[in-house]
Amino acid sequence: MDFNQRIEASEDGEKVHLYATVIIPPAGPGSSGVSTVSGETRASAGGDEGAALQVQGYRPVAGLGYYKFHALPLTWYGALKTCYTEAAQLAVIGSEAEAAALRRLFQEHPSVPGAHYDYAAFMGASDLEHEGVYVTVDDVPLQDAGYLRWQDGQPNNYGRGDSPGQDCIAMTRQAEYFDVECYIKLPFICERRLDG
Ligand SMILES: [Ca+2]
Ligand SMILES: [Ca+2]
Repeated sequence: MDFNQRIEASEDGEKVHLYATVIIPPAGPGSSGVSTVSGETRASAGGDEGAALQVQGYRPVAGLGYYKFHALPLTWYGALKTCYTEAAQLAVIGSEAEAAALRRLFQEHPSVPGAHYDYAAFMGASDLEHEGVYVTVDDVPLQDAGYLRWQDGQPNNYGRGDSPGQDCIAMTRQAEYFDVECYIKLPFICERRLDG
C-alpha cells in the first residue's frame, strides 16, 4: 500500500490529505486455478486454489471436489449462471458418497427463506432439449452420471398442458431427484470437481 500526503493551508487551519493506493491482485484465469490438460478443462486441487475456493465459500470434500450451497434462491438459469461465473458448475450427483456429502451440506440450511420449496435445491440436469430425456449440464445422460435416484412418482412433468411443464432437476434433502419448473426459485449447489 502506498501513501501520499498533501498539506493544504486554509482559513480554518491546515488540512492534511492522505491518499492511499491499494493494489489487489486481479481475479482472472491465472487465479482461478483452472488449467487445460490434454484438451480438457480440469480444476486442480492445488493448495493455492483450494485456499482461494474456500475464500469464495467453497467447501472441500475429500476425493470429490469443492462445493458451495447458495442459500439465496434463484431460478434454474440463474443458478446455472451463478455457478458458471464462479468457474464452477451446477452440481450433479455422481456417486453415493457425493449424495451423502450433498445431504450433509443441505442439512446445514434447515430453512431457506424465499425458496419455492423448503426441501429442494437445483441440480445441474434438465430435459429442456428433449422432453423426458434428462441430461447433465456436461451433456451426459443423467442415467450415466453415476447416481440416479428419483423421488417416488417422479419425474412426472407435472402441469404440462396449461404450463411449460417441469424441465429442471432438483434434489430433495434426501438427495432424491424430481423435476420442477425451471422458473421457480430454489437454493442450489455449485461444484468444482477434482477430476474435471
Ligand atoms: Ca420435462
Ligand atoms: Ca415433478
